[in-house]
Amino acid sequence: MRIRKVALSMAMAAVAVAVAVLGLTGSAWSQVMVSDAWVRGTVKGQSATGAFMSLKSPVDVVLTRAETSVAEKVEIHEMKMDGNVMRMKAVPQLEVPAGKAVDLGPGGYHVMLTGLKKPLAKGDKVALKLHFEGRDKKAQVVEVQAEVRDLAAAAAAKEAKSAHEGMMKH
Ligand SMILES: [Cu+2]
Repeated sequence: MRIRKVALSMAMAAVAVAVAVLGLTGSAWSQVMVSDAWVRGTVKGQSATGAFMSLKSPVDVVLTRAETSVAEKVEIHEMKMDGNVMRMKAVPQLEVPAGKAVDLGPGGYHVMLTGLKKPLAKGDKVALKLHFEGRDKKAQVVEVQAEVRDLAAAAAAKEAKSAHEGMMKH
């Protein structure tokens, strides 16, 4: 009788472990991948800058907001040509469709950091907390350490991008 009871609880423990493993696999599966996160470096007196990265998710999610301790305000911005003028505006959220890489880069979407508390120098790390929400309304927070790159690097990337876009038109 006693042996049977032990065997039964062991079987139940095994089931519990299996469920836990499945649970872990489930969350790892729906995890948003954030790669190549970087922030444009600033000069003294500059109070705003942009954070850029590539987002990829196995399921449809939206980036709803971001947080960082280095800035007072963090917004999701979109940059668009308005006639001949490049303008940016805040958007309430950014869609990340399943399996599709969404790139935030100079000249496009970016995470805008305003009210910077100190200048950001090349090589510094900026911790960013990105809040995502799935179709099931399930929230997911991804923390990344974005590397600060200098202004010239950003300009070079932007030039390379517009040169590339110019080439695409032909
Ligand atoms: Cu902006």
